[in-house]
Amino acid sequence: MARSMSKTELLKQQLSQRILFLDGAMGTMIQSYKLEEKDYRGERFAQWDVDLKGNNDLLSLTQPDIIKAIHNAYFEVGSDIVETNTFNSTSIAMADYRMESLAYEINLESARLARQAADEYTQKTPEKPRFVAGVLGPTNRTASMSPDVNDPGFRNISFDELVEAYTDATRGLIDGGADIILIETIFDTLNAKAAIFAVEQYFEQIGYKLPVMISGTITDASGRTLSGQTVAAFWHSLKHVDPISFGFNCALGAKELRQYIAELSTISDTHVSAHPNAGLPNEFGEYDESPEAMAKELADWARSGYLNIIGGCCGTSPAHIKAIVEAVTPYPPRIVPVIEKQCRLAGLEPMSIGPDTLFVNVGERTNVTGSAAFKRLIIQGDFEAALEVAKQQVENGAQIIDINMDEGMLESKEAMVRFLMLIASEPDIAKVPIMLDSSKWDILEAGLKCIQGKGVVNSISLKEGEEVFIRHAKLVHRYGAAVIVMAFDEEGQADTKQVGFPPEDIIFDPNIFAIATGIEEHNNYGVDFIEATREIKRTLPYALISGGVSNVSFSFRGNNPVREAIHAVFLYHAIQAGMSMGIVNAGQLAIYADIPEDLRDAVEDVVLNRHDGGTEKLLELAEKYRGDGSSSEVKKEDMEWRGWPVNKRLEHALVKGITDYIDEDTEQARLEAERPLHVIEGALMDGMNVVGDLFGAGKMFLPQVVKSARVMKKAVAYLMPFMEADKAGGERQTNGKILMATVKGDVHDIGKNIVGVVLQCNNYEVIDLGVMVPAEKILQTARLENVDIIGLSGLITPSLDEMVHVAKEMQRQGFTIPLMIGGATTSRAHTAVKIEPNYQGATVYVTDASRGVGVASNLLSGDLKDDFVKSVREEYEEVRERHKGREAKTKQHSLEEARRNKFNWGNYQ
Ligand code: B12
Repeated sequence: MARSMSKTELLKQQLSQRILFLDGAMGTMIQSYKLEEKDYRGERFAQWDVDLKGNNDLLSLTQPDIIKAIHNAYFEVGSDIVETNTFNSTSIAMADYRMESLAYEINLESARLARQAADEYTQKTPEKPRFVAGVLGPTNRTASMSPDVNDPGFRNISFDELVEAYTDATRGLIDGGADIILIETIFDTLNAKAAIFAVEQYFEQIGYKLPVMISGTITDASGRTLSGQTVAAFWHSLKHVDPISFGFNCALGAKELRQYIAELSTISDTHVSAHPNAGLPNEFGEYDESPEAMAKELADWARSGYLNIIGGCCGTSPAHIKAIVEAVTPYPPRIVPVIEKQCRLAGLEPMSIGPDTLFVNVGERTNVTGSAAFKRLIIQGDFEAALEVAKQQVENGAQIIDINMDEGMLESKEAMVRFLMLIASEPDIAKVPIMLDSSKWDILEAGLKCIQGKGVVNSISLKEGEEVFIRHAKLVHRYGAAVIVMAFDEEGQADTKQVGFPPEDIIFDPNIFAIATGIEEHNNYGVDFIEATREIKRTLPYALISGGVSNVSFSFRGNNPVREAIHAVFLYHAIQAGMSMGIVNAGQLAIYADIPEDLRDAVEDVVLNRHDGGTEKLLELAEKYRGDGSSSEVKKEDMEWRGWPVNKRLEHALVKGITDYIDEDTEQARLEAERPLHVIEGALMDGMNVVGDLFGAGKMFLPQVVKSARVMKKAVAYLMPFMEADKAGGERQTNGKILMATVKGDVHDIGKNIVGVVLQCNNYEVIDLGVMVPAEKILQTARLENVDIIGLSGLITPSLDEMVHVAKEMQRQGFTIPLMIGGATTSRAHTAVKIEPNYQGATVYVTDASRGVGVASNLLSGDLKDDFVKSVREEYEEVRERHKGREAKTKQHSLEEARRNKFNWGNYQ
């Protein structure tokens, strides 16, 4: 134990001082020995009944001198860490050679060889200690993807089989003397989760831990792993192992990999590692990148502050590592940033819930206990239609989907597993995190073995006692999920700490019970939840609060308008008290501000238990709103808005998500406006701003905003032909080529699309790259298409940083073309202070689509450009000066300064 602890400390100490070097490729080096079948077999396997040529890991047994010589060659040129020759040494991958039973031995001997080499070199140069990373490869099977195109629910490997194989391999690596466990070339995150599970379980068994390195593979230009995750989703899904480093290797050459390492270096709070290939394989499967070219590229990463550990994968030789060591050594290691604690979940895409996140909707329709229709589909075995329910929920704005199969008539565990396997093959569903919902632990655990992302377990509780609770909590963490804790008490909280569960991954459910049931004791249940929420938020700042919202209105079953009103009012108050997420029917939420006043008042009385007669009053009023809300009186009230002025009607349609009259109202607005674009930038934008304000205030929810967006898009589509007809002059020649994109991480495209149309109407050629576009794709296309201007759109706060990143990349890659910045969260101040200083080309903030044309024409005009750019630069310089002045005025004292200036009470008379 003492040995491994001190080695770990030594590794950490080295990492704090410098960038460490991994080795290069093992396979490429083995190839250079041109070994034949008999060499692979050696004496021991001379009679083996399958071909063994190509089983490189076996060489640790049959040609140990060669493997050790390769390790030596890498240590000789400066590697600090070498990887064991065990990429395929699991019983699963070894099955190809019928050598399953040799997996432990190969791991053991491979680790011993690397250990010997490392110890010899450490002895030679004790000031440069050498380490052995025991490699766990990905295996040749995938736990979250089907190998059979006709059956997406099929798998040829299970989580448990992977855990067994990885445990065996880990045991061999540790017995052989590995200092680190390196889980690498991960293309299916679920396989890696199984490896992590095995490793952690084994650590617990032996009573000590080794540091764990994690390294994934981005397989193509989509920027995702083979199993479909983005960089951030991949990080969220595996960070629970608390790795010593996290990074990427293989697949793409260094140039292509750069952007992903750059991203990782900003989002991960551990060391970043990379071991890219020496370029991409050519048509003969060889790697062409020279040591000098690769070293130059990687030195640039180090200069940019991305790296803590660097090495090479396929195609890299000792010559490459030598060049890399020389080029990178002068640079300091990346400083590991402090990242804000937030519940960070993932499906194929990341999802974080922090203090500024608006209410998170968890879709409840895929729950057999809550939806009769879904239950019917599952009982009938119609999984295809059941998947459609999940898909619709996500389309309607569910940000997480709750899946529950607890039903007496079902084989619930099998149904859960099958449904999850099928979801894994549907990117439109799998993009969001999954909430596994069951009252039975075995169903929850079966579910945890199927999801590659970071999901939520709903729920665990103390009902079976403390010991079971602690065991379940530990397992949830080991499987890499967040957890909902039900009906906790103070002891329960203490236990969760004892388990080492990150506080931000704990979601409390203080239980939402039905109100207005006629039983007096139930009257305060709404208030109880709200107060409990407030108290939890006050005492446990990182914890989140969730609840099943439809329970609260249970006594009004059959009266949807009243139920929806109760949900909206309840949520409005609970969210203010700190409720972070809730299980809701994403397609069916009322808008608080929109509930008829008499109903809202009556509901508020009941939810907040404001007086004794509340339930009776609401029951009386409920009759008026009974059924689907279509009683004649209500209808009349509903239609009243049709008599309002057109701008108000458009606003109402946007807020309520009504498309029925949008064409006729847009037409009327168009006739009243001077130009069609004015309708967009007038009434429609005003309406969208109302939507945005209600959304921001917790009075509207994402599913409703999705509907608003549809209405807006319909209105814009209606205006499109009129805008085209409104084209400037008859001039046909293009005024220039403009690339438009909503930046990475951001899905808002309505504004960007409008700008695109308006520019096209003014004879600009527009290349629209869509939404969530990574910087690299924007710049590659800009270069390829030789565009004249790049236009970036962004509406959420993280987009502001992404725009800064694009500007920096434009500068680094030598661009000089103008950059236009737009979208609701962007501003002149941000552009001037944060974006422009990073790019020497013209950088201009544009408030709206119509101004976009003027700016573009100035930027591309031979006569006007210089003056225009000069005046923008001067203006931004002024903005920066003013900003500096403001900052200086509001600058806070540091703790040190404050302590120095403290009031001396001793002199106080
Ligand atoms: C509609 C909408 C959505 C729709 C988007 C549908 C779609 N296909 O675009 C949906 C429901 C999907 C959505 C999702 C989310 N949204 Co939203 N959304 C809005 C809303 C209500 C309206 C946006 C809009 O379309 N406005 C109308 C268009 C025409 O305006 P515009 O984009 O600003 O464009 C004009 C100009 O800015 C300019 N322009 C725009 N781009 C460019 C580019 C160039 C080069 C130029 C020259 C000009 C230019 O020209 C346009 C026309 O004049 C805003 C509120 C608001 N007031 O903006 C919130 C808002 C932007 N969303 C918000 C949030 C938080 C989210 C979510 C994170 C919610 C969540 N919890 O999941 C997600 C984002 C997910 C993601 N990763 O991006 C917040 C952002 C807060 C912040 N600072 O981060 C806002 C402000 C709401 C709020 N009050 O909190 N949203």
